[in-house]
Amino acid sequence: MRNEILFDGVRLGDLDLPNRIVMAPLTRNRALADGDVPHELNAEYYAQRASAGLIISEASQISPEGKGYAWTPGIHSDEQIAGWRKVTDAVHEQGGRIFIQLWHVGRVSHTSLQPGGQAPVAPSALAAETQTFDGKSFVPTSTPRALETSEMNRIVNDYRKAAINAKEAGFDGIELHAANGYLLDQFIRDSSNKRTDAYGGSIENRTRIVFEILQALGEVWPAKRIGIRLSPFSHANGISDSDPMATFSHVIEKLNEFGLAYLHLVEGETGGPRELPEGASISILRSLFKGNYMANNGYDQDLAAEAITSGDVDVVAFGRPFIANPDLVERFAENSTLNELDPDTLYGGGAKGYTDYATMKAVLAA
Ligand code: 8OZ
Repeated sequence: MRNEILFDGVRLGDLDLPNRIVMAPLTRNRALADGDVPHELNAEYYAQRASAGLIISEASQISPEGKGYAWTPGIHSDEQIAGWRKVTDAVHEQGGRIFIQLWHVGRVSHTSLQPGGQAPVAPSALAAETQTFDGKSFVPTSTPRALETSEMNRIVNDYRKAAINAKEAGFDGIELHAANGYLLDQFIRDSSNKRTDAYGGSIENRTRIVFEILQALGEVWPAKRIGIRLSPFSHANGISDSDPMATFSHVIEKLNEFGLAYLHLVEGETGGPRELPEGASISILRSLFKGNYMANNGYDQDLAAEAITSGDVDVVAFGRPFIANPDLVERFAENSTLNELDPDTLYGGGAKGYTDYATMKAVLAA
């Protein structure tokens, strides 16, 4: 029996989604190497997945400095805007909806990926204990330099410009990436933020940048077309916090002032176990938010249906299942088996493991 509730239409912000199955943001490193530009192959990939209730694009750097990996797309140049336009047109032609995820990696980068070979920027000059991919191999991330207080306005403006570009590129909305140990998460957490200015110290100070950015984004897009992703209990990219419940309770309560389309949480370790440490609770954090909630991390069809039935979850973002199943929505609807994901083709490369996963229809016709 299929899980009917997944196919109940839902209003997210001011968008009507035909189902509650969202395609999660997924880094695939397949932009054109020259200029980090999205192209036809990416348009084909997203269009294949347009039956999702909503697609969240892969994380896309808001500025050259915001880049942390080879071949990830940007949303800061005219060529990138034109490339993304191909993607949004292709998705819309198939009847879909797509938000772009706005990304600044902060310290999760390498000098070889930075403009002029400079050090990456971060709240504090502390290296992330993680690796990145520089186009040839995995390398330890470079020690960043701490952003000057006087640079914070520029960072906010880079997000603002990216939001304007996203509009020009034809997206239906934007998701602010504040998860997984990247720049905004580095500000939020006390292990990576040792600042003594207005952007460090207290929880209020550490989270200030997030709200300044949301304010700027809200001057470009209606709040109902803006979502935010957080990963309160994740340690992705070497991130940690001494009291994530207190930190993220503050963030989420304050988000209520913005009237956003949704709150999107990575529940547990990013791409890993859903189990939480003692004292941690996703349901408490969720209950603090007075708007729509997008759940993510390790969901299958049944777990998603159960979560939505409970009333706490409005939509569920699926990552890996959407990589291997362009027609995930149809497969869920028919309760059909799913394709296996090929881990060797996740990051980088061409059509193989990207646009060549078979639909159920193609399999039945063969
Ligand atoms: C996998 C590989 C590189 C980046 C994230 C943007 O974790 C990412 C990412 C995932 O949010």
